[in-house]
Amino acid sequence: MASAAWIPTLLLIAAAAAPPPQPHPAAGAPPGAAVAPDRPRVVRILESDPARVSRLIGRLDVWEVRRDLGYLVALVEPRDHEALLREGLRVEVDAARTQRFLSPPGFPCYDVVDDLHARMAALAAAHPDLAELTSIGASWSGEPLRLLRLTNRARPGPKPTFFAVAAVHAREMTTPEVALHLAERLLGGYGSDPDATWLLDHHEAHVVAVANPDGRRLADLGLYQRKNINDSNGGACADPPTPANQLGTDLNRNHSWHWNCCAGSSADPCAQTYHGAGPASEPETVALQGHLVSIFPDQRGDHRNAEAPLDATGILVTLHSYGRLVLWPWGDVFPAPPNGADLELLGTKLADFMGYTPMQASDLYITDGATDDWLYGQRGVASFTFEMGDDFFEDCAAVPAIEQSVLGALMYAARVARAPYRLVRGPDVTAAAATPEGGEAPFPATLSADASELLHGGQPVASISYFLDVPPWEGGSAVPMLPADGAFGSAQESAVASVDTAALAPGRHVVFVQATDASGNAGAVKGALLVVYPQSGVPVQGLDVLPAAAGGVTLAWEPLAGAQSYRVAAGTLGGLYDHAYVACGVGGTSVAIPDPGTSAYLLVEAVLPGPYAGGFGPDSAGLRRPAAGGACP
Ligand code: 0X9
Ligand code: ZN
Repeated sequence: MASAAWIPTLLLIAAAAAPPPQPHPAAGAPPGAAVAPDRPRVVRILESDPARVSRLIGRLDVWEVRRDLGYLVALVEPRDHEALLREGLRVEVDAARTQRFLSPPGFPCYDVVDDLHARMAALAAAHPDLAELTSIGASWSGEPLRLLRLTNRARPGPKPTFFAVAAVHAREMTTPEVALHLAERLLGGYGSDPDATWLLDHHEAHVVAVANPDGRRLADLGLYQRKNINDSNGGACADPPTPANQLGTDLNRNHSWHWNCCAGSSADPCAQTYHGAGPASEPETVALQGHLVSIFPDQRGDHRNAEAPLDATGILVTLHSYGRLVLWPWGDVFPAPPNGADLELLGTKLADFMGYTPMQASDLYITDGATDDWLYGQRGVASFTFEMGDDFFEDCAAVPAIEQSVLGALMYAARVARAPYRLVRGPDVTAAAATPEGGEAPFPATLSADASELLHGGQPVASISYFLDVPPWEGGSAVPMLPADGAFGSAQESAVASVDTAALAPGRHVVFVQATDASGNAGAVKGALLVVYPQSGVPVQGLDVLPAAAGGVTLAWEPLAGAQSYRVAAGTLGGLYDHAYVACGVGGTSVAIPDPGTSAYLLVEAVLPGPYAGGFGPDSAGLRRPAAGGACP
């Protein structure tokens, strides 16, 4: 494992990465504009031939490949630039990107690796019933590789798993932010966001926010480190590093599915796409693969052309940047994989949430040893790479919009995790809501939903149904909704249903909405919430007043269905509404009142999830609720 000897080296690199101001051309300067003669520069190399593109990726720090526009973007040293010109390639300096690289703006929005880990720990501590922080192994330097496992543990599994991994490439700075945004939205939305609620109840989400923490420590210093920091493979990489000569193994070339098979990685230990000494030679790869095989069953034969069944479970998204792309296997060969049509449809739907371009990974360029190829190849699990945004060190102002749009795609991936290849074939419910969302039963609730097949060749939506509390996969009964325009059969449909709330117990109810097409394919479920409040004024029963050993009294009562907490008020009989609260936010069903004063009565109210407070003690018959005599904070 790496020794602490690398720390002084890092400081050296950091100094090299933040040079004193240099003369450089203004942003927007014409291609080929002058650059500082001894400084690296970002260039466009006009090349679209796949084999030649692959060779350039193997020897340069290639940031972006635009096969459609016939160029790639790379960070190069002056001598590499000269060599490219000598080889007869057309090379244009990207002045704006060069300037940005040489004088990087500050990036206050990015948490450093310790803060990212602290956020993961804080989430687990704040939601002990829904989140668990574990480690799947250790990095090259011995740093634990942390995993947030999100699910409502009160509901037993097994449950389908959605897996998100970020910062496999260290310098792709938005990726852990997006992964943690998902975790925060799922946990924060439990109980109020319908999809977050049912996903945590019925599915698991696994989030590895920093898959390459050692490399990320370098990126936190402003360095463009992509790989891990394994320096044991010889090669005596440049120190300080240059764009094309850096230590480490590319963790997205190190996986053991057809490792180093297809000229999609480099054998040079200092190259940006170095594939490592052997398949899964890196501890980060061993940890990730080990965890993934422990959670996903093998659902595919070993042969390249073996198809995973339509009901194969699980889905993985590996978050990378940049390029606004959604990619799926294979990346190592050009032919489509056996589940290619369903992967393409999933990729198309995922890309639509973000306005990204979907494509099979090898249509971008050939890569071998990537995470998505390995998981699909090894287990048959639907696997995707998102190339998010427009830069590695994305402008801070752009980050919230990236988080928001990618969240939509990740939530969709989580929703289809039970059987992605099957569910993607059905119409997607794109919106579902009950109006009103809550009330004192019985109240007239109208459920409305929209469904679409536009991204699946515009097939007709044949029906939209809802399931109350018991989802389809647990045998819940489908209640058909009515087409808003009188008939189903278009690629986009809206439907309504009135839900009978009279028979519903007080509390929160989840409504699962699902649509089917004419061939009977059911699509991704979307949730709605329906909250039934207990009737106001229903008394808390069984109130007991006992003298307390320490003086004063202890009140005890029976639990009231739906109560979130209780509060106790004391008053005199002289004026019906003159009481004041003496205990607030009582979580259990008893409380000590050390000094009831001269009060003639004590009353216990239940605090209910809604606008109503009710549940008065037996001494307070006829009271509806306290007036302005005092409020609980
Ligand atoms: O080259 C890579 O590893 C990915 N691009 S990045 O800029 N994030 O480095 C693309 C990988 C494409 N291949 C597969 N998804 N298999
Ligand atoms: Zn990447």
